[in-house]
Amino acid sequence: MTDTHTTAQRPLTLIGLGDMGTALARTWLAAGHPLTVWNRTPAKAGALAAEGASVAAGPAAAVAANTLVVVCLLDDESVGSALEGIDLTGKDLVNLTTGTPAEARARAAWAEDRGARYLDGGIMATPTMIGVPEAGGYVFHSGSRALFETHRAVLEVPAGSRFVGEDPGHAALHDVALLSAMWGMFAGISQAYALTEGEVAPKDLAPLLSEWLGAMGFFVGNAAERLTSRDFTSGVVSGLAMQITGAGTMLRTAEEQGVGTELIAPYVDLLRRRLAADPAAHGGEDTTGAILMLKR
Ligand code: FVH
Repeated sequence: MTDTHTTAQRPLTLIGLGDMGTALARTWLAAGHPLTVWNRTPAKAGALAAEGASVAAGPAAAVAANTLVVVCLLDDESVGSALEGIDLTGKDLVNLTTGTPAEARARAAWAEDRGARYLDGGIMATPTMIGVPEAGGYVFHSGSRALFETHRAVLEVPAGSRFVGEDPGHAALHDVALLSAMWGMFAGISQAYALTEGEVAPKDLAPLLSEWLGAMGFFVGNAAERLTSRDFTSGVVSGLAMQITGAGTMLRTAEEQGVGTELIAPYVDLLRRRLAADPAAHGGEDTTGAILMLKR
């Protein structure tokens, strides 16, 4: 059968109508894509049906409805459970569920064994950023570049995309790397608010924190250069020996303020281990060298 749809009208199926799936669905419907949806809890499809989505009776019917099948479920286990025993022959499966790189690679092999082509995705956006280009959200994709290009226009309706290679695990790797940095930042911000709670109004600390975190953003590019060159000492003005003394002050201040140190102590411990491994060699380094201590 000839596909008479233009790119703007290409039909697709979406499995999973949680907060993220629902946000994705609304953008495809608004852009005029015929959309078939399925969700384990049927009630979540009600509003979308009123907006024009076709609601499939089950996951097999949802998969059968279209060649392009997008999945956005809680975790990799729920993907396996929702698609268990379903014929994927000839389907293009795009999995936007957050998972580990190994889970993505295994899911790609699993899909290919069942006759599907597979693309993995990692969403770098909250549901409120979906369909709002100026919010800056995007989706990492990895797997077959040809498959990505085939569906790129449809996949970019909810948010921009960044293709990060043919290894299906690399979208997840990039996703989790960025999320890990975000969690570290959240931990630091939590510590700052805990230290100052009751003495400095949060609204007064907030602009100072934002400004300081922005200024420290230089570390991202600086660390990349040092990791590449393996030069951890040239031009260092905040050496590890000095930093560790400063870290002691940070920990003592937490004690004085009656605040736990569990969020920051592990990082201080990592820096101390780097210094202890060879004080003469590492005392003048910046903190980048400690990244090597994390590798198992
Ligand atoms: N929400 C966010 O801020 C983040 C932003 C970045 C990307 N994540 C990832 O997106 C995936 C989906 O997240 P979500 O926000 O839609 O999550 P929920 O609202 O909790 O919805 C979960 C959906 O998964 C369905 N589900 C769970 N287990 C099963 C299962 N065993 N079989 C079939 N479906 C299952 C659940 O169904 P129901 O509870 O409504 O019946 C929802 O549709 C996720 O990977 C995030 O990490 C979101």
